[in-house]
Amino acid sequence: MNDQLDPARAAAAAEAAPTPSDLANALRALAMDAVEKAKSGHPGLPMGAADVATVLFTKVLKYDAADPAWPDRDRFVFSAGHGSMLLYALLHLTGVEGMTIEELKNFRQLHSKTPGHPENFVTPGVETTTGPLGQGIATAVGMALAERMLAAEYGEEIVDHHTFVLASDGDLMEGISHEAIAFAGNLRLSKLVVLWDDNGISIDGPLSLSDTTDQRKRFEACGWTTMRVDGHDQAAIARALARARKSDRPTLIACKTTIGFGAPTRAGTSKAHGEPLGAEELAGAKKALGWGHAPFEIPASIKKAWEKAGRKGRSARKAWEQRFQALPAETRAELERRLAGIPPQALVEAIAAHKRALVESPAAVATRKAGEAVLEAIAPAVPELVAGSADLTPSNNVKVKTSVPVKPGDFAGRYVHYGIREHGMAAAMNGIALHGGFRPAGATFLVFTDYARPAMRIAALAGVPAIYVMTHDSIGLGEDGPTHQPVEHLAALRAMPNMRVFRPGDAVETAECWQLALERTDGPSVLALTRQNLAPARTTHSETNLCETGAYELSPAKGAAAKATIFASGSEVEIALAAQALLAERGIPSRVVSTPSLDLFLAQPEEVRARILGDAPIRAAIEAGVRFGWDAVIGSDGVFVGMESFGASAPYKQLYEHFGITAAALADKIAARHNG
Ligand SMILES: Cc1ncc(C[n+]2csc(CCOP(=O)(O)OP(=O)(O)O)c2C)c(N)n1
Repeated sequence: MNDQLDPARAAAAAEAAPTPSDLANALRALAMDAVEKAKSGHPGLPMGAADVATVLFTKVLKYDAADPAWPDRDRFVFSAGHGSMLLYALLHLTGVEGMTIEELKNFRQLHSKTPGHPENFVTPGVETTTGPLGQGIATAVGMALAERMLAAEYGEEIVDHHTFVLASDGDLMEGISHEAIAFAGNLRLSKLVVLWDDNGISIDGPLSLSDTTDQRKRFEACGWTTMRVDGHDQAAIARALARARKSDRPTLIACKTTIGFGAPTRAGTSKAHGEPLGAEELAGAKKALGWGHAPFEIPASIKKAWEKAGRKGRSARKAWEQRFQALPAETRAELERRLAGIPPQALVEAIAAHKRALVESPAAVATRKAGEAVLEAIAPAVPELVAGSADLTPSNNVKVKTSVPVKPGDFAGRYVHYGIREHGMAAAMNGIALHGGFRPAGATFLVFTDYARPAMRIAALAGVPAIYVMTHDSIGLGEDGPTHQPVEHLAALRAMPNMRVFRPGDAVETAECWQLALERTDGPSVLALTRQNLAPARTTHSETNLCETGAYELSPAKGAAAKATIFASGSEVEIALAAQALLAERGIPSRVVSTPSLDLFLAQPEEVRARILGDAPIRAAIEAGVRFGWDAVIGSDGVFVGMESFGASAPYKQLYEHFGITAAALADKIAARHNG
């Protein structure tokens, strides 16, 4: 490197013709300056990985800064989100609209386009929200899979791009990385390339404190090609990337770097990781790098060279646009719709027809089974649906008869066997959705949302419309016992902003909730479905989707004004109806409000909520889960029947008796309140 250069000479040289090192140093300087100004942030990674990023953006990435979201671009996933300033510097220097130098000066400030960690919904050119380590690499796997699936459908003339990841030691230490790399290796996602910023340093100090994994061997064991390069030798990095692009497997490039490269005392130490360098160290670093410019100042020749890199993919984009325009009109319109994430017109009629058929021949059915029937009915109308399961295919009922699994190297199928990798599945689903062209629906048992939750949270935060089909949704699963019986999960999921939780009470509601989940474009949905059969609650056809307000009056009070309103979700709807009958026998009129989505109900306008809440003096709720959250409807003095402990292992009917989740118990409680 040019660490001996006199700043004045370096500046003059940079004006003449910037070297690759000058380009990398511009990234370093901007990261140092922005972190310094913000008085917080992570300079070490941008300084260490600047050469790797420079090679990727100037020589390899199919990228056009004028349209950083064009469909056939290479994806660059910045997994080590804490080093966000490197990404912001790249977006600024290459000329992404809106990524001004002012934005860099506002790093980490309110309403800036440069938040602490990259957020795809804030910053143009950011592919996915990262920061929780491991999420980015696992999301990228989903993107790489989506690329292959879309290419299998539309051909490589239209879909043919790579997915590159910058990952840190922390990304690779996180357990999710293992799920992700094993999944990608098995499927032979050969257009996935992970650049590992192998600096041997994390927050606590040298990695040897906590990890001695041979990462190359680990990746190789998972079916990857691996290479090792000096992460400050740009020519070597370029050669490795060229080789990676030819591999028939996903590739890991271990880039040996120095964290805080250039910082006189902090380089190579954890002190460079996550705090401003301070004036003296910063000045020393700039001197060592031969960077003689004022804070945030980039010499015109260097900016120009970066802008040229930003145009590198323009001709590829223009050529792609021509090929895209040359597609038959119908094909093009359909792909446009899918890339825009717009639900198909045909969905509404498919759901309506299915609902009519259900009402015509009512049957007691588990909602997981009802869900399968919905998928059978809508599959032709929703070609973008990619269902899958974390190795519970026979239990989750999300595989329709005609669907074919995706297999290693064969991406024509639309069913994904994710393996026993709930977290990896949820992250891959984020990638599939963010890539565009597909709607992922992944399944496991509701209790295992705990295993998937960090990626589900990213979906909620980043507005990813993933659908989680979570079966075995309560003690109603029976004999598998408390390890498998969710108790607090509905409440926990409802607590997550922008997560929609549906718990339909019969086959018709299952169809309606599926429709609402598929029509969501700005966030994820959980469908909590039963293992046990449920009696039909909806016996007459309604063209309207009654679940769309989250709750609705299913069974009005008969004869007189209701003395009680009973709110119930899922499998407890039929118990609520039975309790209503018992109360009627005792001369206490009541109404039942089915509540397939408590959170959607609470999000309704005041007047809608008031109408559905009604004015009966007693409010009660029944759900085979904890009370947490229900007080928003029934009040802290409301009557609640549900779970107060973990479940138990027994046939499910005995469990409902044992835990007092019965019509008699509910009717008794309401009657006691009424009479008392
Ligand atoms: C899931 C998760 N756990 C913890 C953190 C906090 N954290 C941020 S960076 C980091 C580790 C830093 O080490 P490394 O990944 O090697 O990055 P580098 O030091 O090279 O910047 C940690 C623990 C996080 N962002 N995500």
